[in-house]
Amino acid sequence: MKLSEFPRYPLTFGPSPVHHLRRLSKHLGGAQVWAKREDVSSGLAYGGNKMRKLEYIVPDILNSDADTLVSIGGYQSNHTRQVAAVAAHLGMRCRLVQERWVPWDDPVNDKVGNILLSRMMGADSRLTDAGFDIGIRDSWKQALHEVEEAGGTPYPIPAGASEHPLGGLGFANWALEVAEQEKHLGVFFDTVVVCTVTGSTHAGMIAGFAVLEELTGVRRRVLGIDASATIERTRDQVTRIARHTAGLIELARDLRDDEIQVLEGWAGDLYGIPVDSTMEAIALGAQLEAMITDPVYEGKSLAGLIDLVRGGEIPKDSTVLYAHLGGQPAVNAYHSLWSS
Ligand code: 5PA
Repeated sequence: MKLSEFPRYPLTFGPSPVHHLRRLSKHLGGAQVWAKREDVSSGLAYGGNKMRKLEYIVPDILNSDADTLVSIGGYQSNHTRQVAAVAAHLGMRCRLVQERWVPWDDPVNDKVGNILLSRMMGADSRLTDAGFDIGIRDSWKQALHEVEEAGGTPYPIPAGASEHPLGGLGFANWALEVAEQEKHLGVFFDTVVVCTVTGSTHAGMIAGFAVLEELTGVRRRVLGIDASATIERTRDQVTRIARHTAGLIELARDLRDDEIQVLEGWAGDLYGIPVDSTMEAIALGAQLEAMITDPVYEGKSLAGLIDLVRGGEIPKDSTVLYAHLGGQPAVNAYHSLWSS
């Protein structure tokens, strides 16, 4: 089936805005850097990258007889906040498993930011002690079971909506949207930089840009910056979901290895814990562009972009597109990083 034939339920205002980061580009003295902003493209609880994924999953939810969305993430998961938002929007219940993905002992870590918003929207958000893992978890299966026992009908959405069979479609469509926006703006983005953890954001882009390449013959690089600090698992997941999504949207060839690039070097030792390069990137984005990035995801991918531009791996004559995937509510749980 062609991508345009898959049903899509709008959760965003339309194409996400694209703009030039002039001061950051000048500061780095290399490639021209632009951003495409998933963080400001939906009116549902501050939005973010899961909105696009969920746009292709909601039709399946509405076709089921489910009354409760069930999902999983860390205490400060952006994904679970977006699932809670979609449940509220659709008039459904929401049960969230919030695991202790990050050993971050701030006393408000399980109270402010994303988890606060989820609770405000009526989600039944319960904490468990399990650590970070992008795979399918027992606690999640348990939650599904509990919803059934209480007489509800659950609709399961795995971590980051990535392992959902339709999870890659939203960002395959992102790629086609970029091509349209390029025509209007008169630019060509030869390189895209994106944060990757559970994988379907990056994987969807890979599949979408591969379809575009078949249509236009134009190649570009889609660089995933790992923020999981469990790179092999993320790389496997990106590869698997990219191939699956490419199959769904009828890419008439296999993906080449050079199309699947998950880069390491900016995640630090642990998911969710910022390192010096993260903090520098957050400061540059905020102070040069008033573009807010978080210590878990976007600060790490922005750090990758900055180093690749500074080091010339993204050359001076490049125009690079930074995919801003959201995540700002989590900064509240990291307030101590900026306390004087
Ligand atoms: C997340 C994910 P993928 O999981 O699709 O690779 O996206 C990575 C990513 N940026 C990048 C932001 C702001 C994100 O929220 N967040 C998860 C969450 O639970 O919030 C799925 C991990």
